[in-house]
Amino acid sequence: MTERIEGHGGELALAALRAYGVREMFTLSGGHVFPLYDAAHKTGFPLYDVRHEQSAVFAAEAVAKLQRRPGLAVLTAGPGVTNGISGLTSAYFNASPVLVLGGRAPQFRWGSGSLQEMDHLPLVAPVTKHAETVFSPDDIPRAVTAALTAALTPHRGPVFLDFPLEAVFSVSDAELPALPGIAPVEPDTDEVAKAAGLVAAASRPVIIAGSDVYAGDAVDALRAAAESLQVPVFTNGMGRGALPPEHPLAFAKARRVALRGADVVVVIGTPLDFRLSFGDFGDAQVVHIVDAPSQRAAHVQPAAAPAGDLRLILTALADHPGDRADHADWIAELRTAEDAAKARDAEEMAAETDPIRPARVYGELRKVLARDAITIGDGGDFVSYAGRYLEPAQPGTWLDPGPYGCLGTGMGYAMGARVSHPDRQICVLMGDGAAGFSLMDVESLARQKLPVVIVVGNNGIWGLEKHPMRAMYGYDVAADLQPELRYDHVVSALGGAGETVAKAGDLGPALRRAFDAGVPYLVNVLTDPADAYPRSSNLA
Ligand SMILES: Cc1ncc(C[n+]2csc(CCOP(=O)(O)OP(=O)(O)O)c2C)c(N)n1
Ligand SMILES: [Mg+2]
Repeated sequence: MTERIEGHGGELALAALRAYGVREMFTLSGGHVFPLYDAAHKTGFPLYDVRHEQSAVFAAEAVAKLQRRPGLAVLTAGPGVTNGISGLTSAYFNASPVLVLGGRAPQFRWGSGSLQEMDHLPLVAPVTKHAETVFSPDDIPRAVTAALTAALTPHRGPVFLDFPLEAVFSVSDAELPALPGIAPVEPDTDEVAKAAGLVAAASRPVIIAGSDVYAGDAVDALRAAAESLQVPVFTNGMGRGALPPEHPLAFAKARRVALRGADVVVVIGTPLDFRLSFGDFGDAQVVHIVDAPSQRAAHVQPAAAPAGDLRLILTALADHPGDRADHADWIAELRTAEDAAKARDAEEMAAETDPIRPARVYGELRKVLARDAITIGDGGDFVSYAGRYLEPAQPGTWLDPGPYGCLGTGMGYAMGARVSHPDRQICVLMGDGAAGFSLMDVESLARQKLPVVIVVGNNGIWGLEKHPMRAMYGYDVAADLQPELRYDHVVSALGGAGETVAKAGDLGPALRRAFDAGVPYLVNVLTDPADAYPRSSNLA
């Protein structure tokens, strides 16, 4: 059923956005997009504004990732859009359904040198699934609906529309298109059966499940498949927490042992990229399960690579009719390795060192975090430690920047998380270097009453770069920051509060104060600059 609506371009856009379940916009003011604000203001549509456009796009991405619905950022023409490009690119790498609406200089005098006149499309086209200029107001609802359909169709991703000034300011009437359903992509049943057969027959299979399992609402199907075939499960990205840590098939620490010993590695809903040694697992056969044929790796020849709706594929795996090899010894072997690693971690997380080492920060944090807390990583080594020591207990509670690895997501992701979950703990784990990209947006959080906790691992260096550079060259440049800087004072100045912690014993009370504060609160932990996260590849 279609409906006719009347209004200016902003109103027409908002009507289509609402119909698609968009519930708020993130923006930074610019005259080119005033009609979108007017439409929001007149209808009580929530609008959150920020101090740098990258935060608006990251906030929209956090909404998209956490809530599995479109996130919206509205950016003004020219520099507003260009400032949002790292956010768009991150969303592209993360398959996040983000819509960026851009203002655009007037079309009727295009080429005469209007303020902020530039054609955004060639810049955004490579990092979006769909990018289009909408020249006429009556075309806006169609364009918004088409863009959101593209964003939500697996393999998901960001989309971009811009509206020339006269298109968004003019009044028109237009048809609000009926919402197209997004049909699940049917996988090839032979390929699915082949994958199921390989896993069932394997002696030492391993599953690694990533973000698309959560995005595709396939968490229950993953669990059913793992239980039915008795396969140990590791996770990354938004897949973390898919199995609760206490589940007998949930593993995190024994990954190296698992991948060294596995005969079949099943990678689900995540690319075979640098995080997974580019899909090279020695002699093991690789099964790559992806949500769309475009996601099959070109650099690896998997033994099977079913592509399609992950829920359908994983349910088919769970229902595999054939025999299953017994994996009990393999699971027990991994459990022994996992338990040993956990015991080592527990010691590190309790260690009383001076200066504080990052492990202890996470040891204390684990005591105050609720099971449904949202934790956000933005930084180098400090965040690698977070990945190692924090164990998300539920899916959809851990936000990292993803394979694009862009620093600066912190305050934007925090805003999107707070808006998504007004009653949960939101905790950003931030390197002191990373803090520089977005800390000004504490002002936006404080002003708009969006409290979050920020824990800074303050080692006074760009640690993830300094240590590798020293290892490579014997010296380092451009890797130092001011030591012991009072990032907590920055947050206090911006309307929040905070404190600096130098002794391990003071961490717990400081964290409890932070979660009780009711305003953005930064715990500035002075950590050991000599501490380097052990990694095999040091380039980032
Ligand atoms: C936008 C951006 N610029 C630069 C980098 C390269 N980079 C990756 S980690 C890192 C160091 C981060 O330092 P900090 O946030 O202080 O964390 P630490 O490693 O010290 O714990 C840098 C500069 C990046 N990933 N993204
Ligand atoms: Mg640092």
